[in-house]
Amino acid sequence: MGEKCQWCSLAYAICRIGCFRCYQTVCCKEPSTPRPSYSVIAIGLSQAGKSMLFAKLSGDASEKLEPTVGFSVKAVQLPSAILNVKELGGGDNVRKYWPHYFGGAQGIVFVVDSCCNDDDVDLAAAELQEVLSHSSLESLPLLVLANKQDVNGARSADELSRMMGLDAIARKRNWHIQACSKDDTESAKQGLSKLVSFINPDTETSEQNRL
Ligand SMILES: Nc1nc2c(ncn2[C@@H]2O[C@H](COP(=O)(O)OP(=O)(O)O)[C@@H](O)[C@H]2O)c(=O)[nH]1
Ligand SMILES: [Mg+2]
Repeated sequence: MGEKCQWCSLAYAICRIGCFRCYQTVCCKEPSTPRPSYSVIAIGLSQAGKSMLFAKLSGDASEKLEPTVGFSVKAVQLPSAILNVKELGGGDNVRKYWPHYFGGAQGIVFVVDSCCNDDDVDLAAAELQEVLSHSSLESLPLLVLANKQDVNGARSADELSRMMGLDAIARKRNWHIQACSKDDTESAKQGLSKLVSFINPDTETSEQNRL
């Protein structure tokens, strides 16, 4: 009888330890280590969808969209980093001022409207080429977002890449093109995570595991 009781007590103790461990795992998670933050610029022709995309990515989707005057900064939370995205207005009269805002950038996001006309694709490619030749952006990694994929007839990322000649324009730097839309922010986040892995290669493995 005494031996039986001993076994009961042992089983009870094991149960209690198990329950305590579960409670610890579920309720008392270790505070997560702080994520590094990086600064990137987001550019592209006017109407490419930059403000909409970054408003959604940063959780400010309720914000009324106004044409971006000067620049606007949004924080985008990614699994292993926080991206401080400085969006620069893309109008014809303001693109010449872009270089004033390049300082401190660690990466470049270039947003393209995937369903604009061929002339605008050419113009976007020319602007991108010009930007990439700027000394303060030399060798910084590049993410091209092929936005507005929800629109009928939108070009695929591969097609845009070919049309813009990205292989040639972005040679000698890490780059990636990602299809996305305002309603497919997960894809945009995957692209941004790829950019983070270019900025800090140490995050590459963890980012890839999470995607
Ligand atoms: N269909 C569609 N429209 C979009 C998308 N992203 C933005 N827009 C629209 O495109 C227009 C320009 O967007 P905006 O974010 O202001 O472009 P920005 O000038 O690059 O900042 C607005 O009317 C948006 O509602 C998208 O992914 N799909
Ligand atoms: Mg804007």
